[in-house]
Amino acid sequence: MDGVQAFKERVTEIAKEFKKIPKSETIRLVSHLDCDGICACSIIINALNKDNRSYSILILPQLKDETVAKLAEEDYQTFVFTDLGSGNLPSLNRYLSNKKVFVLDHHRVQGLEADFIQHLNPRVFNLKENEISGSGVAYFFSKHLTSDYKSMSHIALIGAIGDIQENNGFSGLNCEILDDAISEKKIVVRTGLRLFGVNSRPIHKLLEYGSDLEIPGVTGSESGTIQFLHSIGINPKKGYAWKKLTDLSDSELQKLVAGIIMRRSDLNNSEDIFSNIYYLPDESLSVLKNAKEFSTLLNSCGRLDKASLGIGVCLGNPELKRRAVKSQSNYKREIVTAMHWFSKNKDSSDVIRGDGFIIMNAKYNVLPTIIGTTASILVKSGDFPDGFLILSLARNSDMTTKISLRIAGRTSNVDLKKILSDIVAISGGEAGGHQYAAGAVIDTAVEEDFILAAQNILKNLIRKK
Ligand SMILES: [Mn+2]
Repeated sequence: MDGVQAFKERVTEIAKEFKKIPKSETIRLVSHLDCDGICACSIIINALNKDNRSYSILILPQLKDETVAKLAEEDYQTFVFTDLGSGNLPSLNRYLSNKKVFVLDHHRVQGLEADFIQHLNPRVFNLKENEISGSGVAYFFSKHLTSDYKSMSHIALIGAIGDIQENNGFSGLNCEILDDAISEKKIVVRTGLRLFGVNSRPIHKLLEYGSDLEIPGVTGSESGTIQFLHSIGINPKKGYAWKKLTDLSDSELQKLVAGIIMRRSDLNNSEDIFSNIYYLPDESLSVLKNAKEFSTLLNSCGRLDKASLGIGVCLGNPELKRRAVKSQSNYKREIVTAMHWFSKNKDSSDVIRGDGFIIMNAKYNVLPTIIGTTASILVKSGDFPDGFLILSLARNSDMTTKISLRIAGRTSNVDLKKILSDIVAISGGEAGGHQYAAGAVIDTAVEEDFILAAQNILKNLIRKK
């Protein structure tokens, strides 16, 4: 039997177990804070609503042992974990063995499955990592609870997009969901420039913050963007207002495409500037008409600790949609604040400049949830040579400090996760991430030790090159 078939049979089995739960029971629904987790949770909520069940929701940035221990003390008999849980099988085994536990996840499986855990994870069936996300897993499960599951098909794909599973199209089980979304007219697929914020933002902002489409000298630089537009004969303004992509004439659009390709000519895949656009015809707010922007909005809801707003958006509540869009502008403002902090403090003692690297300690001046995004925008600004490293720190409110490490360009073969692991091995703390983007959390008390260790390790690293 192939993996897809085996996965689907497992879904049927688990749903059958779920249906045994009396409808009088309140279900504890625990999900992940990111876009995919918010979408997964919303899909289950829709299914539980239609199935006349009551539930109580908990959204978490990550599932820790202590949290599982606390959950065990709650009165709930049934727990449904979405987009998390597979990495916590040992603690689920330890604390929840007298409860009914459903895990609908796609993350790496750690520990052994146990009989009392209804575990659904595509990795168990050797499906590929980008074939289905947490919300896709929830979607397949929801099919068994309600006949109205297809009304959430676009949400399952927005979750997958949030987890970067869309790359010039979907694959595997995500394609099945896309077929549902297209036949339900929830999604229309078009082709367009690989830029995000296509519908809602002025062109110059689109290009400046277009982390999806790197344009040397333009990405991350407002003046660079305006100069670029003038140099290719496009006036970024229409009267007093800034032009949006939809304001451009066909010939201007051609100029823009040509100009972007020229600027990108030194990059690998320089002509890879088009991508699929997943258009959501039912949405009335422009930000929500594009699935990619929708997913960005959900991510920023999570990062601003407003996951419930995101859930409201997925479930189609017009008032919550309006509020979520407003809170996203707060998120953008936070990023702008962070960039301003950096340019104002470039020469202060909070920004240490080394040969080939910068260490910036924003302390409480930048939100810890956006310090990584800030570093990413900086390394893409074109102000730093390939291989340049930016290590950024910002404080959480619980006496810990969030750290992220980013690199300019992708030509160098350094492993950022390894570097951060080496540093926290000296200072204390925990590191994670991957080769090109890594993060860590340390106690704020050891910030100085961390920065000292980082300086030594980064210096040696640059010297070795
Ligand atoms: Mn996920």
